[in-house]
Amino acid sequence: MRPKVTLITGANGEVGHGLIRELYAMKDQPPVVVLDIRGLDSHMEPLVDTTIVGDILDENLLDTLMSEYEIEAIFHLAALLSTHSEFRPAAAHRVNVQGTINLLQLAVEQSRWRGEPVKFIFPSSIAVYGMPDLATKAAAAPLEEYAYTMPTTIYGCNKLYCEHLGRYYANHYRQLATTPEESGVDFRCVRFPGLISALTMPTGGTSDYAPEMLHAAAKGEPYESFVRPDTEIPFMAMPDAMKALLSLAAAPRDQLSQLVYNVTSFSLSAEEIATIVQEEFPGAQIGYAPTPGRQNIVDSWPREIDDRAARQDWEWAPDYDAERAFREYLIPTIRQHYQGG
Ligand code: AKB
Repeated sequence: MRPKVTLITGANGEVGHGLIRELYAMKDQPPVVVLDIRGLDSHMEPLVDTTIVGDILDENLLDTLMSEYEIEAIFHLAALLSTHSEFRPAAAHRVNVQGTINLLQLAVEQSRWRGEPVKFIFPSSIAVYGMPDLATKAAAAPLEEYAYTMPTTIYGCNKLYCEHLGRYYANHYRQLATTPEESGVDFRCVRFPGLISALTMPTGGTSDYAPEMLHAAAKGEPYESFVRPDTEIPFMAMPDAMKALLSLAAAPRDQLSQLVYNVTSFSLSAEEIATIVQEEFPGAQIGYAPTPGRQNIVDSWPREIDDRAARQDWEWAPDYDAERAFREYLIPTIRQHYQGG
């Protein structure tokens, strides 16, 4: 018999680490198998059952997973983030899109063998939005899921297309077959704002100025923001991101009226973040040296997003507003992390 497991791809990223810790702390969870091209940091190893070092583009590897495990749920986190993706658009497409198709196909096969749906939890991003100009961004009400979805980055295009792929696999897979069958993919997607973790630094994102500012101050290093002080987008502290992923995964399917849900916590400008950081780390040196390319990307992301659908369908509510996120989670945990107290 193949053991029943939960699979996490891209497990060595900051969302992966957070999710592994949460699943480890929960009771009665199936064993966790993680897959990451870089392996898993050694301090995380004791928290998972099996680590596979490998590429989601390696179909032989996915076939092996097929034969060795009965996968009940897939958290498909593997992706190249927005800044990295801009430098390598074709690679971004391969990893972010082909990688996702490979995993969706794995979910279809798994579901056939199991005779039950496979949950497919997919993090998307505010990068799917594309505000045409700053005046529109400033005037816009919090954006619902389907407004202004005209991304300007390859990463945003990839994420938006993968949301559609999820919808296709969930609702329209093989619609022309003589006897159409359901794919068995129970696709569920949260659109995240910029995430900030006290324990890990993101790599290759464009919302990274917020965590970079904070981590630099905690380390006593100067920081130059690559966006203007007035730049504003939505953010979320990592514990709430975990809460969103796990609550959506646990929600009864019949309560979900859509497949893609915005989730958000608070919106702050770079200057507001710098002010909080300087209050907590007096003497922190934070300057601004906006780089036009990355500035344009963040300017194309909305100031606020509307997460009413998630609140209504699966009772989503963040635990951390800006005040709590910084004063009760980020600052104390970061102090502990870098300064030991
Ligand atoms: C990035 O900056 O690429 C990510 C995101 C907003 O999805 N943090």
